[in-house]
Amino acid sequence: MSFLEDVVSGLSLPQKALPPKYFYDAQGSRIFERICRLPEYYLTRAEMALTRGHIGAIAAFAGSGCELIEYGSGEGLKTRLLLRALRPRLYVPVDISQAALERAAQRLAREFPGLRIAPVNGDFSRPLRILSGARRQRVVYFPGSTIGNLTPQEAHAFLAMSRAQAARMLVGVDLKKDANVLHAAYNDARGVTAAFNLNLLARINRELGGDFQLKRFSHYAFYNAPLGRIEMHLVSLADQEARVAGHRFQLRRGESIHTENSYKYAADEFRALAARAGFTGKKLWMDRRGLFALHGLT
Ligand code: SAH
Ligand code: AVI
Repeated sequence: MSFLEDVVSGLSLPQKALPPKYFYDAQGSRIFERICRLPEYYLTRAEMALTRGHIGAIAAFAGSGCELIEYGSGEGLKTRLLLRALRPRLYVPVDISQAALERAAQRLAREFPGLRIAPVNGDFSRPLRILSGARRQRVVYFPGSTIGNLTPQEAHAFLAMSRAQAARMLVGVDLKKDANVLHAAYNDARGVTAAFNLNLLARINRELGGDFQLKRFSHYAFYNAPLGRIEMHLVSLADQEARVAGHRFQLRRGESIHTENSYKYAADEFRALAARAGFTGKKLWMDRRGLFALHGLT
């Protein structure tokens, strides 16, 4: 489905919704990079520290000289640590954001002369066609808890696809924790997460000729404890109509557009999800505060 088709079908649902993969145009990727540096957004720092602290064991698990495929590679902050320790024979960053992918690939090429980089601009929910070489040498790396942005069914399909491609997988997963900590991480004081959320409507205006008035929407994020996920919404501040490429959408005051889920998994919950896709949880690295987990699956 195209961006327009996804927007039209999502805004036609009883609970309006937009797929989170569309957050990441050039502007959205830049805003996400600012989120990663916010004091409230503990995820990036926790995963960086975890990776740095266990890099020897992580590299031993992945195996030096492997082919490293990274999904949702973005800026590639943690990737540097891995590349330095692993020295893979090939690095395949996959990202839907062309701008982020190109920037990161250029920077990595400068920092790691001699590293073979084969960037793929595409959607990771579809199988990759470019792979050569043996499955047993490949490692799929999926950091950042991006797996939390998939529904459990989508996560299952993604894990099963990865298992068909690679013998080992390293997945960064945000852990369940105090709802106040989660709430702060998705409602930062500077409003960067709000800008990230609103950029989705700005992108629809830019690329699809939409007429959303951004001032008439507000960012809303909360922890849905029964479902174990942060939900992000854009709430309409008035009764209003928005048009996108000739389609009209009515929004009542207080009605929301659901823009993202961010599932949080306890270590055993994630292992069970991975097991249903045929993976065995071989390694688990967690920080002492129980913020974040890195799973080594075979
Ligand atoms: N791995 C980085 C970035 C995480 S942000 C980190 O840990 O900080 C999520 C990344 O996944 C973004 O770069 C976004 O562009 C990419 N992404 C989101 N949905 C995607 C999809 N369906 N296919 C490919 N890339 C996707
Ligand atoms: C990329 N992903 C794991 C982020 C998350 O935490 O779910 C996206 C994000 N949304 C709001 N802040 C960050």
